[in-house]
Amino acid sequence: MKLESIEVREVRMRLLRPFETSFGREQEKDFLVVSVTDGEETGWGECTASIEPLYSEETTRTAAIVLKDHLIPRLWGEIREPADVRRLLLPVRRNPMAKAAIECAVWDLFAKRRGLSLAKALGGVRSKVPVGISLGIEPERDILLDQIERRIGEGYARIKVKIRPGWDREIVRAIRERFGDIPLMVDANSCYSLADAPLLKELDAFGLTMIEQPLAHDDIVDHAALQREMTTPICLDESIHSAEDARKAISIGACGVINVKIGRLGGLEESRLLVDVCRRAGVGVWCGGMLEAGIGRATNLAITSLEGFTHPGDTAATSRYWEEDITEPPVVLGEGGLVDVPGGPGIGVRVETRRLEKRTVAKERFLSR
Ligand code: OSB
Ligand code: MG
Repeated sequence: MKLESIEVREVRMRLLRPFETSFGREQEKDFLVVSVTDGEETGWGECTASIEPLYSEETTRTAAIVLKDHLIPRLWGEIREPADVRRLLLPVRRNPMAKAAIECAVWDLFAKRRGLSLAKALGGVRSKVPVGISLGIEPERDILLDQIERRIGEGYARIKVKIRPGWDREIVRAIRERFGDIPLMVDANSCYSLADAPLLKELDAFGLTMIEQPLAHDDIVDHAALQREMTTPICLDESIHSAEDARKAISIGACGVINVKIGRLGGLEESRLLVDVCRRAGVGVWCGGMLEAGIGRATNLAITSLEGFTHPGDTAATSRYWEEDITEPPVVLGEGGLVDVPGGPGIGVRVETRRLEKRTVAKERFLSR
């Protein structure tokens, strides 16, 4: 397969509710959508970089530059399979979200050309996957508790709440008091240090399924020290950028779980490799989210269909994020907190071009020479 043209567009959308984590508050989303064509079909990929470099160092603008100057020029030759894209982009250091956006687009195109769903093309085995919901920090405790009540009512398979100093132990205590034994986890997004170990150890009493990324975004050593002192499994998010990172973190006992974010890992191929590493080591795996629109969330559901996934993901229903998405049909939460993995060709959702155009603020097209 040879690519004929590649389009990179910047798309602006607004979340229904602001989402607050320990690193900031987000409601406006300004992100890249990459499409690739071989002249027959179009493949789509969504970039998970955001406006500000707060979750990781990438931004929508750095991703656009890296795609244009360094990634796209490497992809005009023959691509025999999507794994070639990972190999071709490997010499470019870091910039995983930029890489993932275009690699996912090639995977979608590849799957469509073969008449397979992306899930099947990746080797997925599940047609439905369990999902939970990630709830941000709220101005008041009761607002969060009401959110939890509403989301449990909707049927999510587990609740994840964001924590930060001052919004942690007492919040978890209040959730346990009001909702009892629900499947519950917390995500600190790197806001604590080993000096907070006594507080973090107090969380062990609440029976959380895991605590996500309590310590620094670039650390595994302190996480290993903390894990030795805590019974709650640590889940690494920010610290893991490759299957090799996962192997090293696991080898020093830094975590019991790792989440897959296709963007943070640089693509679907790297994500598959990481799932294999975790499965062999008996380490839990689930699919995280970056508040994606419909293209990114369809891709997340496809990877979640792999056998190695052990815990509910963060790919919540469309109605949790958007008034109107850029794809159809929406992700709908079904019985038992399960959602359908799209079964149609490729990502299995239709890109609504009129809606996409309406939200596109810039676009650039690149042609093979
Ligand atoms: O750490 O998992 C995270 C959103 C933006 C940045 C980081 C994270 C998140 C989420 C939201 O938790 C998950 C989702 O609903 O997409
Ligand atoms: Mg996280």
